[in-house]
Amino acid sequence: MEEGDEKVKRVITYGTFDLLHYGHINLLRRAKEYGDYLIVALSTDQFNWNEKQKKCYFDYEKRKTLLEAIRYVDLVIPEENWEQKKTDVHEYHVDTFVMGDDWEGKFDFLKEEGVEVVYLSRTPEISSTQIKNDLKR
Ligand code: C2G
Repeated sequence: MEEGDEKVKRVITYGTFDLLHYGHINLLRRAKEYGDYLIVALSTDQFNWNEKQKKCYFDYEKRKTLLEAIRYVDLVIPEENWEQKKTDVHEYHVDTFVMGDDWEGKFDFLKEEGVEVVYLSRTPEISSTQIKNDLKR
């Protein structure tokens, strides 16, 4: 680690971010407020399908391109399994882990890795599922 890095506070968050919308942006903006450098671990198509039964509208590369265009996001890495969080936080020298509060309590085990765990309120009334359903009407 460079000397400068010690002072850089690093934040990580995880998600699918399909059909990117203002709820995602609200989360990313607030997550970035916890540090200087925000890493987004983006669920791969395979992880989404096998572990979350989610079929994405945009594939991984397209979702990655969209996230990398967001001013709050500094790095996008793949999320391939549920277990990687425990090693990611060390590999990327993470200080704070942030997730929406639909995951409240689910990742508290990361505190044992010396990481601050923060759950932020979700933005109401918007979701990728909501968008898909509304467009069907
Ligand atoms: N989010 C939000 N408000 C919404 C919708 C989403 O704050 N209206 C937040 C979620 O709480 C999450 C992030 O945006 O923190 C990404 O949402 P999803 O892509 O739905 O993430 P999810 O499928 O829950 O994946 O290992 C963790 C999982 O990969 C999380």
